[in-house]
Amino acid sequence: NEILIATRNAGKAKEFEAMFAKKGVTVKTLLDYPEIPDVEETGTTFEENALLKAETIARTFQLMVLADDSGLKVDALDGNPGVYSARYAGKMKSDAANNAKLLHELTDIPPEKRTAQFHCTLALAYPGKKSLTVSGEIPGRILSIPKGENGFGYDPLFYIETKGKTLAEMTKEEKNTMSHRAKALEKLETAWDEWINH
Ligand code: ITT
Ligand code: NA
Repeated sequence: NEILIATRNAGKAKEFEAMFAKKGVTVKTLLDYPEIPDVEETGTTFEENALLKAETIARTFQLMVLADDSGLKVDALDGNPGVYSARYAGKMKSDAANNAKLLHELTDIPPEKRTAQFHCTLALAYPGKKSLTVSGEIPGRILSIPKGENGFGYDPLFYIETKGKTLAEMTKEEKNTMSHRAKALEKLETAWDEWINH
């Protein structure tokens, strides 16, 4: 009962480990396999990139693989950084630099116009099987000053109106009940049995 998550993002890896632990599924990630090369994300949609990551590694290593392509869609920036969220401030993929760039781009935008969605697409692949994809999204607002120490990536800037706090002010348990990733994973669970048996 093992699944390889095709990610080198330590923040994502921790969330998947917590989410799958509850089901008794052992999770490996690419952080456990330094020898597996990165898959170049050449797609223009979350779905294309998630499929690219999952299918390339499933085919090469003959394993069941789950990939996550996610990012932030900011309304005032026409949906950017979107699929480019990881490389927003450059290919070193620095959370601090990405957050600084986002704040800079939104300097003149007032609070009520800083609406955004966090998006997550998951792709599940197995050699010789048609892949399964599911997505989850949550609405929020981009703050002008980061708040909270938990989570990773854009979490300190993503304010959830209904909770009155950012994703980085939530415990990982709380984030994992309501995040874009949690919503996608719920849909994956629903579709899982049907997919495995066909
Ligand atoms: P892998 O491709 O190895 O999985 P990555 O970090 O490159 O790692 P993506 O291409 O999917 O992953 O980029 C996602 C970006 O969105 C990246 O900058 C993340 O920090 C950010 N992100 C995704 N989910 C997030 C979350 O739950 N909280 C905060 N930031 C998140
Ligand atoms: Na990506």
